[in-house]
Amino acid sequence: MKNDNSAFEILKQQHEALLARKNEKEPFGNGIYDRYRYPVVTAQHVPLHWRYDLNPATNPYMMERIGVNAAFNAGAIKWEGKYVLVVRVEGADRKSFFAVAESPNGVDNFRFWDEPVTLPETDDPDTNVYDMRLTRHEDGWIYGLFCSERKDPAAPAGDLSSAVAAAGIVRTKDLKTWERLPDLRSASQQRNVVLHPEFVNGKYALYTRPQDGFIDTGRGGGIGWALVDDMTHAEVKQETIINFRQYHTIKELKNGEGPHPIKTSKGWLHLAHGVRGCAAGLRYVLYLYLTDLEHPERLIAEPAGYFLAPQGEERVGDVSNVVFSNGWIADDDGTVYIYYASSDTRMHVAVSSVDRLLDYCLNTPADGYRSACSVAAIKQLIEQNRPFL
Ligand code: M1P
Repeated sequence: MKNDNSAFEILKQQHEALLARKNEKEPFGNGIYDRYRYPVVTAQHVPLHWRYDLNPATNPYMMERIGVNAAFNAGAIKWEGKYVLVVRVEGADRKSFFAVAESPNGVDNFRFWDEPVTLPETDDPDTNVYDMRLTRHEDGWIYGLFCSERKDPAAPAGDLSSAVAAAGIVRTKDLKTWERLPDLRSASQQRNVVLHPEFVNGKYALYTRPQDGFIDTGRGGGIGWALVDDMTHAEVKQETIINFRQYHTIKELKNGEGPHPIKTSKGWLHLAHGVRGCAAGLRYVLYLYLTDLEHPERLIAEPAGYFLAPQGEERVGDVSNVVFSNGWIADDDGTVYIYYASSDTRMHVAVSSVDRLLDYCLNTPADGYRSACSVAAIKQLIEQNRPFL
């Protein structure tokens, strides 16, 4: 039935204006990437028919019936010529779910598909699901690895917060129908688990993030590497840390792999997040590192410090002082669209290229782990620059 409610017509116009808004490259980039002025996906982008009862007879006040709190931490993939995000949509009820949004150009005009993803459950249903990493694997499937959270069955009575994190696994051929596979079996809790796109020694390769607790990595942590025989019964039998946490760095407290690495002529380009603690709480930033083409677990280069940190409005949100990325798209012409969320609230894009990111990785000084080393690096640059002053 057509709705002649004028309140709905106004909502529709406002919503369409948001979706159709052109994005603009921010001036004064750093040469490494360009940020864009507007977030690409927000809670307000979520379709009106997911939130409102559109029937004026049953919703005379045109009230929002199902609130959406945030839209963030999206996986990304190029699909049928479109830039596609599998967004973590979080309801006002705190439950996250996945929903697909697509854009014709990667920087604006993201529109959600008609319905959120129906994610099959296992025999032990997830309480919450989030942060899907998409991998188009050479076995022909598109895999989605995500965090599956359940209440800790060992929590003492009255403790309603302790939870257990595990890696959930789904696969699809069309991004519409998803087959649920058993969760990753692992001796520790896991979050930020990512599937490498190629077989390594004939096995599936996973980037892992072992953690002792739900929030604290404890004695664990670091980005791990594990080879798995079969994704339909995936188990971490042996795990090696390939990217470490380190004292007095941007990843002192925690780190985790972002999306799966991009294959380049000079190695696998990785995007990850690093976390440190400060008086304001935890600060999440993004960093890059490069690993060997034949041995994706071997580090080649890692610039000191962060690649991208929360800036301006990005610094404020549900969980402030956070940038997080689990999705990027490398186009055939070398353009790289880096999708990142700010403060667990909304999605942004930064645009770079494979060449620029490699240049950044290979020519930015590594961390010397002492102030004196940082000064030495600056002085070396000053000396190199003298002929140009
Ligand atoms: O709140 C910041 C992020 O915290 C977690 O990341 P990590 O496991 O590395 O601490 C995740 O819950 C992530 O979703 C969230 O954005």
